Amino acid sequence: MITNERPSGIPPRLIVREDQPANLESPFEHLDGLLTPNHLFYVRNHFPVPQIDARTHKLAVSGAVRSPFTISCEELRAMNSETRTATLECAGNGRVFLVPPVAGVQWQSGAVGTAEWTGVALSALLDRGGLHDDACEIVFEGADRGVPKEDPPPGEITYARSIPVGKICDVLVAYAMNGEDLSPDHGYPIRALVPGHYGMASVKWLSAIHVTEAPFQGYFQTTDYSYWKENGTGSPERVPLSELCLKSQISRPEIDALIAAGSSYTVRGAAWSSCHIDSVEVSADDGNTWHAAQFLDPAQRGVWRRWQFEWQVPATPGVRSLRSRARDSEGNLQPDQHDNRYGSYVIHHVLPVRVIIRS
Ligand SMILES: Nc1nc2c(c(=O)[nH]1)N[C@H]1C(S)=C(S)[C@@H](COP(=O)(O)O)O[C@H]1N2
Ligand SMILES: [Mo]
Repeated sequence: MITNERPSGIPPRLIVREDQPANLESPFEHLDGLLTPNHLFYVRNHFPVPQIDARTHKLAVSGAVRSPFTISCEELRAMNSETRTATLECAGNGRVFLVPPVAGVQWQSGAVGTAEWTGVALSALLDRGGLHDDACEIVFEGADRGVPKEDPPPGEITYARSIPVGKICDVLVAYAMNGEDLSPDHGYPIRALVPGHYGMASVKWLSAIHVTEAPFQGYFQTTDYSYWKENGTGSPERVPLSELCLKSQISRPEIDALIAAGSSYTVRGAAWSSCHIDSVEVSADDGNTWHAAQFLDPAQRGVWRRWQFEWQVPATPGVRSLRSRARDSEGNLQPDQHDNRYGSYVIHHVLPVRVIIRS
């Protein structure tokens, strides 16, 4: 069969999109199991990786709590642990496909992955401090610092993001990923893990949790990872990005793959959202007709489902486009176009994959 797919035997590895700080993309065409192996999990760093000694590192919990406290990594590990599967996607995943081009790390389809995260439930940790009644948000602060490249603030800042108190319940303070200690790139020794949210919420190298009585106004909450929301009053509001938007991606074939005319070809991919994925359909005729794909994984909230579709390739050579579109349990259908309000983020529209059919 004619194909230009990678010869098997060459082990897949991360693709370097930026060297310093490391921004590494997962080779999405190698999507295989439900869980992304740690060495192939994308890395999104804004600043250099901080050097942390887990034996001395402490997490401080302060702000609108009755009793502020600090906790060591050892003490955290002695608490009840929970393990949750979650898909993490960078809000800039797919940015390279935007027309016209936009600034930022030029991710293709691999700034996404799924892992099993182990740690302590945030709610259990906050119970130790006792939230004040007027607690509004939980700010996670990382130990990394620097000056952001775009729209730089006046000096160095740390990486910090918040979630509303209403979102506490699914969050973990995680120390392990797929059964191994977090690696330095993924937040060693501890990170926040906010299932169902874009990756920016899952703060790595967690050093402090601060409970606020008003919405947090930090750089990565308001300048970056946020958008202008029209509210019909003529004074749009700056709103932080939060939950994952419904998306499906094709992992096989790759763009411009050569495929044998008249053959049967297995199209593969994955679909995810902040809720459950209900269906995925595939079109090979510019979106005129759609055919149901089969799932390889069960529906789990905030976890991708791999899918496949057996394509009867036309007998006539030529150029074709494959598309996939997903629906979720909240009745959303993947859109055809990028929503420009989100600028260079939330790129979740249907992306055609061009292929070449050869006899
Ligand atoms: N402290 C800190 N946490 C961070 C970041 C960062 O630069 N610093 N990047 C965020 C972004 S934008 C994403 S998409 C995820 C990526 O997590 P990963 O590198 O483990 O895949 O981490 C988030 N947490
Ligand atoms: Mo991200």
